[in-house]
Amino acid sequence: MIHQEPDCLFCRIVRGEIPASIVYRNDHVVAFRDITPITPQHVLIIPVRHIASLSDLTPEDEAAAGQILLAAGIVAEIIGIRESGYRLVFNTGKDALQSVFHIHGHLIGGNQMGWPPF
Ligand code: D5M
Repeated sequence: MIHQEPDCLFCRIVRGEIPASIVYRNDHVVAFRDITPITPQHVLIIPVRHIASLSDLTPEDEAAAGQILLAAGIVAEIIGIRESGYRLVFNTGKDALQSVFHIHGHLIGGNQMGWPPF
C-alpha cells in the first residue's frame, strides 16, 4: 500500500477527490496542469506516494524519486515541448516559496526562458 495523507491536496488529486487536468499517470506518478500557470505549458509531476519535500526523501523513496524524473520527458512529449526544451523545478522550503507539501516538479516551458531564474 502506497503511503497517502487524507488531507493533503495533492494526495486528494491522486485519489480523484479533487478535479485536475491530468496529462499523464502511471502507478508511481501523476502529472496534471498547474492551476496558475506561469508559462504557456506548466504541468506538475507528483509521486503517488506522499512525500513532503525533496528534503524529506529517504532511501525508501528512491523509486518514487526516479519515476518523477523519468516522467518528465514523457510529459514533455505529450504536451509538445520535448524538442523545444523545458525546466523541471522543485521549490523546496520557505526561501523557495514551497506552498504545497507534497513533492511536485514544475515542468515549465513553451516559451524562451532566461537564466538565472530569480
Ligand atoms: O507550487 C504549488 C503549485 O500548486 C502552485 O503553482 C499552484 C499549484 N496548485 C495549487 N492547487 C492546485 C490544484 N488544485 N490544481 C492544480 N494546481 C494547483 P509551490 O512550488 O508549492 O509553490
